[in-house]
Amino acid sequence: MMHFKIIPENYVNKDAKCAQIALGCSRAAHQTALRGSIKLNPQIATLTPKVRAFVERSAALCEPEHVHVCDGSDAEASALLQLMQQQGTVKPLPKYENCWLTRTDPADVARVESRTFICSERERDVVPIARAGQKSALGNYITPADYDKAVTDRFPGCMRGRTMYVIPFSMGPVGSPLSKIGVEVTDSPYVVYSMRVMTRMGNKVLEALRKDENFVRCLHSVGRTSNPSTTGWHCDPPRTIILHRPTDNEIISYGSGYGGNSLLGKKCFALRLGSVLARREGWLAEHMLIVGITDPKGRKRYIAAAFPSACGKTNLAMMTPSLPGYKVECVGDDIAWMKFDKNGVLRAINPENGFFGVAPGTSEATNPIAMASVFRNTVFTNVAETSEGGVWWEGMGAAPENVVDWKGKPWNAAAGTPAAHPNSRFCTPAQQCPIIDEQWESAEGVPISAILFGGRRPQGVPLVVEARDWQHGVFMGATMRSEATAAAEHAGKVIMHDPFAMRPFFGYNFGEYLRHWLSMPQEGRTMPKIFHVNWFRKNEQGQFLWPGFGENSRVLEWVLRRCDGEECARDAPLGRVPAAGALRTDGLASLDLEQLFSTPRDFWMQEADCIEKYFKEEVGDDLPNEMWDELNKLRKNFQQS
Ligand code: GTP
Ligand code: SPV
Ligand code: MN
Repeated sequence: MMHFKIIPENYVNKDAKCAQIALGCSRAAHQTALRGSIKLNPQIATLTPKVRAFVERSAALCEPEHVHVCDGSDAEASALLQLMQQQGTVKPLPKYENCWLTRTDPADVARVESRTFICSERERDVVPIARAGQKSALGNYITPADYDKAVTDRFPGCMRGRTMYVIPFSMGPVGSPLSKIGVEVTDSPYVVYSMRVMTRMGNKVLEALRKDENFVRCLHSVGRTSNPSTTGWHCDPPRTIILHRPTDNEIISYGSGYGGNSLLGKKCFALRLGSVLARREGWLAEHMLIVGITDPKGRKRYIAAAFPSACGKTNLAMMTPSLPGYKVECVGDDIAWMKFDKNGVLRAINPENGFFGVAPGTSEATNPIAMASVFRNTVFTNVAETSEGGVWWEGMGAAPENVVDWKGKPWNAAAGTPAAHPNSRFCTPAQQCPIIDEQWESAEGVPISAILFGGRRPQGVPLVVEARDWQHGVFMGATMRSEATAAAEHAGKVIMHDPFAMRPFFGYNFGEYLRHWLSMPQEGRTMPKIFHVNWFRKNEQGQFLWPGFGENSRVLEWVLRRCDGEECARDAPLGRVPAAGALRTDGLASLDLEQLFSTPRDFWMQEADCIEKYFKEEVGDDLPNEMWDELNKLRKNFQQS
């Protein structure tokens, strides 16, 4: 394999001392001696002392052949693409402008939740007391000793013969008071290129670090594999591990090069560490899209919505409303950082700079805005390839002839295997979205009028319900459940608990997280209204009862009318639902509204039992009493209905 060198070779680090300092995380690694010298590019001298120390410690541990500090320039991006082509990691898609195809190792296709850990001195900092010493569905705890061991078992020498890239990045617009900075070191050019799309990265961040030295340390390696598969994709699936130490502002990831496992600004920083920072500093870091909606009277409101992975955030964030006169604009499609301002208004920023969106199901009919965004400057991963150098995936439209599947083999539709992996994705600059909101990079964030929770519920759960008050809304978030999707390693379509769509992303004890949410209403604050939605209810034949996508604007219209205080709701056992005729269904053929809104008592009594079991077994004494009060109310409402 060629080893294209992106950095000048004339810079040799002869500073023996730095080689003796190991990563802050691991005492044992202090013993790691540097074998040979590491070539550093001249930019290393311009790093602030803290960043430089982190880079040098990482290099001492991983022993790369070269170190390259990323400047974020176009020239650098081109060099990376050239290198990745030579290594066989990407190939051009000549049908489009600056688009690239990557095929991962078939064993490295999604987040690996079972190998994702949070470290703290006390287990209870991380998972609720009910699961002490056992496996928790609400996060995996790791002791400091095991954390150190996991690092020393994997990292020493793991970058030998490779380049270590240093990625200074900002989550949120550089300089915004709501933004935070990280530095990721990685041996994956694919990660560097993707981080350039997904975050603000390069010299401007190094500049910002000169004013404020604080940053989150992110160490990533795809691992030391002697035999990368024919795709040129390096990974080490049997030893993959994703570690977080919130008290130390540190993330360490080994063995996977894909998505949330390796783009450490996203789930690891913006949600797991972010949720810890948010609690400490009094704000919210959430798995939510942010969208602006302008009504026919020209009034614009923003809403945030938490749906689990692969449950419709990108689609709602880019929706083309079917209701005439409505306009939707996108602020973010995956993560929201929200804080009450001094006027008591909840304001949200999107800490990301791009979309890492699910490809399958994206089409002109379902998400024309995504289709208008992704065919320039995009890296597609694990989609199928057409003979004209384009891409294809299930749900895009009729399959062209001679499709090559995500594994690089001629696709045979009759064989029943998908052409694109169900978790195949596009990685696209947000700026390219034709409906990107003019406020999307606003430093103070956009004001949030409503928060939606939702999931894939084939049965029993109505299209939309409004919470009676904030506490009830927190209960709605806490009791969210959804069908498993391909975004992580879960098999089948089992209905899983996924509170706040954050189950895989909590950085601390879920009971404390609930307390934090419950503490939000305060003197002088205007609380957003909370709703629960379900676009995914099915009839007996297994067909969706609701058309979804652009038609979801009908639900948003009702939500906004409720935010205006309009009397268009009635009380129901689950909360407030649209009054008769209040949900606009004009122009929708054959809608079974009755089934769409029915809440069978048997179903809900079972659901209540299931929630009780979950609360007891997973949260126990850490559950705020308010949640038991709400569960009692739910049961009482159904007993009386
Ligand atoms: P992550 O990026 O994993 O967090 O996913 P996401 O929440 O952004 O989900 P996304 O919008 O990418 O949608 C995932 C899948 O759900 C796609 O295949 C969509 O086509 C499908 N989907 C989204 N919205 C709807 C809807 O309103 N109705 C139906 N039936 N499917 C939808
Ligand atoms: C999700 O799984 O919620 C995603 C994709 O947005 S990943 O970046 O892999 O986490
Ligand atoms: Mn997501």
